[in-house]
Amino acid sequence: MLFRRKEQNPIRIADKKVHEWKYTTCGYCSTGCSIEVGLDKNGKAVASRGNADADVNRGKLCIKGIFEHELFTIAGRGNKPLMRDKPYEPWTETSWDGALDYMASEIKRIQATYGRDSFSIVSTGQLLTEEFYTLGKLARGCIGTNNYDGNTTLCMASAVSGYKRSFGSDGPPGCYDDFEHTECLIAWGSNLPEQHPIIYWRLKEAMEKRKFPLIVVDPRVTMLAQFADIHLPVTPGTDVVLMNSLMHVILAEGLEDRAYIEAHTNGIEALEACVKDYDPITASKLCGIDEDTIRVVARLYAKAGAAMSIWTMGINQSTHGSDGVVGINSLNLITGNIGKPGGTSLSITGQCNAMGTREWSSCSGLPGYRYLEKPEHRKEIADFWGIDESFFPTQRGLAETDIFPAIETGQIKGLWLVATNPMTSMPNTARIRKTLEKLEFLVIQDAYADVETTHYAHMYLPAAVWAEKEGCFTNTERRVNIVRKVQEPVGESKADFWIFNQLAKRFENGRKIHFPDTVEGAFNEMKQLSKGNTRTLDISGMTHQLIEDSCGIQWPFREGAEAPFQTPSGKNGVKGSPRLYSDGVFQTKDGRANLIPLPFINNNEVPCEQYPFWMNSGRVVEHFHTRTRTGKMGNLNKYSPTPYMEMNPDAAAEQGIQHGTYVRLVSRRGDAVVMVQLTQRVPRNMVFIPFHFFDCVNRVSLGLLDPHSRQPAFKQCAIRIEHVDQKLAAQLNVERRGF
Ligand SMILES: Nc1nc2c(c(=O)[nH]1)N[C@H]1C(S)=C(S)[C@@H](COP(=O)(O)OP(=O)(O)OC[C@H]3O[C@@H](n4cnc5c(=O)[nH]c(N)nc54)[C@H](O)[C@@H]3O)O[C@H]1N2
Ligand SMILES: Nc1nc2c(c(=O)[nH]1)N[C@H]1C(S)=C(S)[C@@H](COP(=O)(O)OP(=O)(O)OC[C@H]3O[C@@H](n4cnc5c(=O)[nH]c(N)nc54)[C@H](O)[C@@H]3O)O[C@H]1N2
Ligand code: SF4
Ligand SMILES: [Mo]
Repeated sequence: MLFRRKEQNPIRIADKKVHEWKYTTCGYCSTGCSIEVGLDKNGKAVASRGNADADVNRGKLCIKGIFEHELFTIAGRGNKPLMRDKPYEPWTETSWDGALDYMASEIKRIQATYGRDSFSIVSTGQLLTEEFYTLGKLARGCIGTNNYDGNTTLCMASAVSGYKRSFGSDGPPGCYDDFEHTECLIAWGSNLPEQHPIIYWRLKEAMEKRKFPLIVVDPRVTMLAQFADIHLPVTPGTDVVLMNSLMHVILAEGLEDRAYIEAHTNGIEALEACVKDYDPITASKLCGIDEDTIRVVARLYAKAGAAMSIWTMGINQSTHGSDGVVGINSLNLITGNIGKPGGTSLSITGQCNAMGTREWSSCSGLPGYRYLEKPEHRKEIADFWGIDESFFPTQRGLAETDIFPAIETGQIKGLWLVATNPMTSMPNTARIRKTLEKLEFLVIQDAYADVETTHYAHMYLPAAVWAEKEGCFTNTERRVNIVRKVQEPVGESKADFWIFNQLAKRFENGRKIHFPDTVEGAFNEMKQLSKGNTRTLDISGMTHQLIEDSCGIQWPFREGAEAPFQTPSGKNGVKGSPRLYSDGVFQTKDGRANLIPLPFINNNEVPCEQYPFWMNSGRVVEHFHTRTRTGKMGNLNKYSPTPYMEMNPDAAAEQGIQHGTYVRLVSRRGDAVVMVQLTQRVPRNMVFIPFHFFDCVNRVSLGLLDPHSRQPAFKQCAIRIEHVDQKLAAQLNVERRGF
């Protein structure tokens, strides 16, 4: 007989007294979930819920999205602009006019004394697209420094570089709907369940409807690896060897798509010659995956009707990051898996608007994927903005990871950081600290005044955050969605858009160039610049209202395009373009994609007798980056309030290390104290550390740079582990936790 409990209490969710729900888009990761923020009668944000109309998340949110309404009022928000003569001295509050006047005069003084490029700007992947476009106008068109970049160099630079090398342009060709059609999926260095929980949910739904093989390449047994059919625990930094070997098997066994290769690619001979050297026996010695498994995976992938690859930081953050992306693209090209449902090469983007900055910020070029190196692009933008084209440099300046060394050597004297916190997020932070101390003028523009990097600043500008302002984000699948303002900025903080506009007025070209007062005005300029038959990045058919009604539109969506549909709740929306390159025509001179040989040289710092462990780093689901937000929200921080590392129990037993105790990590750069969590997720010779904590993993990391993308190899370096005094370590931990 079935036993039933009679008096089971239903789960009760506290009534938050929501008076009105407002549409917006999540500001953490690039999944791009549509959120509704609940406001009470006084207009206070009291709840968040997923929007059921949105194709991306279909009513779901992850743990960060669910508590996102709390971030407006958490500790540490900036209130007034602050100034001081020297770092470490007490701050003086000032007016916006006073701060911006002084900032403009310092920029001009530094540029007049040391040259235009001696003032540098590093931004982010977390502003609104219209803000990025405006910052680009200010940096390229008014201030005129070529040393202007973003934290996306730490994040997506390798994907951008790899897409450009293979396809002639940036822009992920696939979409989440590809999960519904694929017959085989490889995930390279991507921990979807923790880092992109809603994309993971879409993948899981697709697999529940129709089973297909899931192959995970990751040196750790991540949650995704636990769910995989095949887990390939690759030797850190050697994915390119594995890719070469998969292509070796495919070409040697005649499993390639010859017709596609002949019709749509260049370079097959050189690729074939290169991968000849990577037979599975040779490759297995380098990449740590046995020869039979390499053959099995190669056959599964090539024989599938449609096969796709996704990847994230396990590929991008490597000295072979750009090559890894090219290798994935080549694997897909030779099997005819680009631009077709379920057949694609889809980078999983990091920050909420890392795509928007790539498209419109002018960091690595000019707006709308234009290049500084192309005279016709320089002319087009100079004419549109109404300035002399000779004002633009003729090639891209330094990337973020080259800007810091240029400060160290005295070429750069002033720095403006917008929404990034390098004292926690850059490799080898001891060096970053010394570097920041050399600056004559450092401005931090951040929503929170307590970010670690402000210790070294001369000026702090309080920015409005997320849904205190309005504008667009583009997500991983090229979907432009809209952040609607749900409440006023706290204190005297101002939208980044407003700050850029006001600063522009203080420069000569800022009076020549039109800076629209509204974000919609900026969006209209971007629309005009995106028009053109051959442009993939075309948003000319979009409006802010249409974007909201559709819960996001995927570019290209051209003026006059029609793809009407009804959302589940009956709104009239439009659908953009789910895929790129479906016609097999690429953004190269002759329209063919490039197959590029990737000979492998191992230049990583590898474990040795003195430093016997690999140090791997990444993320956990409850925290976002440097914890300026999630570290202060009780419902998130309670899950991991302490800097910790995953360590294999056998390795710990050998070293006499207990679960839950503190240890000291030592590398050739520095040291850090963390708490030990014993787990079989990591192999015996590796530790994994979430990078979210200040004064932790990046005191130790090396961050060798990828030659193409300049992205640091955060995931590979060598360390040793030492015992520490437990009481002292606990004390240090309490102090370090700060918030
Ligand atoms: N909760 C949460 N979500 C986030 C973020 C966050 O901070 N918190 N940040 C967002 C951002 S900006 C980004 S960039 C993404 C990052 O998203 P992911 O890249 O998925 O996250 P990571 O944990 O950095 O790294 C992923 C995996 O790479 C593996 N890896 C390490 N070395 C190698 C290697 O040599 N080869 C391979 N194949 N794999 C390797 C690691 O073991 C790790 O499991 O997450 C986004 N989403
Ligand atoms: N060891 C190791 N290091 C890593 C990584 C790793 O895997 N391992 N991952 C790297 C990657 S992929 C990334 S993306 C970087 C991230 O590194 P950071 O960019 O330094 O990280 P965040 O904490 O996201 O910094 C964003 C800042 O912007 C502020 N902010 C948020 N919204 C706004 C806004 O609207 N306006 C303004 N003005 N400010 C705002 C936040 O408060 C925060 O201080 O870290 C990198 N560092
Ligand atoms: S999956 Fe990403 S976009 Fe969606 S709610 Fe979570 S953090 Fe936000
Ligand atoms: Mo990132």
